[in-house]
Amino acid sequence: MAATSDNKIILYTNHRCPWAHRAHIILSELNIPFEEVIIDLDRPRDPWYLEINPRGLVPSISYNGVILTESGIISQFLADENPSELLPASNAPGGALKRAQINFFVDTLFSKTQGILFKLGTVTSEAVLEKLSGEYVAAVAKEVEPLLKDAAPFFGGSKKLTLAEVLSGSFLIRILTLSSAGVYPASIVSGLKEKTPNFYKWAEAVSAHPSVTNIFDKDVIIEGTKTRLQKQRSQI
Ligand SMILES: N[C@@H](CCC(=O)N[C@@H](CS)C(=O)NCC(=O)O)C(=O)O
Repeated sequence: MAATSDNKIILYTNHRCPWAHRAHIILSELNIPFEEVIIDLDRPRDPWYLEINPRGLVPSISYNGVILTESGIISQFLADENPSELLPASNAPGGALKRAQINFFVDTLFSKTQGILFKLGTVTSEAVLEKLSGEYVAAVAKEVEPLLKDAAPFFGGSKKLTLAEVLSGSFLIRILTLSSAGVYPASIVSGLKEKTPNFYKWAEAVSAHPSVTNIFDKDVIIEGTKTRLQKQRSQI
């Protein structure tokens, strides 16, 4: 079913959150109107929000009054509910295979590479930061680079974003921005450029896409990440 204004969507979000950013990317890409409610993550969640999402996390959506949580599930649901080039239906010719390939790609990106970056807040020594940077680039080279051989510019040769980019774009734009700004080791971006040309080209194309840049405030993300890393590191 195409998106119609009959479906009432409320997105509970915070623009600093990469998981919530996924929901913004897919809503923008599908051109679906929605109401936005910003959740302040700097203070405890209000009881009304805990009734919506007992985990207290963003994003959540209300879809005609039904609540869905977890960014991956929300994105998959919106893609299934609104057939588009983002994701073929499983019963379309080649659809099940393409869905499996996208699933494998996203699973690989998050299970084999992204966790290394989450460790950046747990170390202070320059040498260990450089080691993590090297580990990250090596993991991208081994696990992800081969899966992007035919990206043109998006996953599987697609000219438009796919669900693979919806689920990874908010993280890619942060990696490139934060590494270029020196908040993450600068060797991440130089290493990716040198050792993973398919990934780098793809990540640049995704990070420049209007559905991805839409709510991304570079200065806020740089300052917010600096503060978060300092706080995490002060607790070591
Ligand atoms: N697995 C969740 C992760 C969402 C998440 O961690 N959101 C963070 C903000 S980036 C949050 O709401 N944190 C609130 C808190 O921990 O108090 C998803 O994919 O939706």
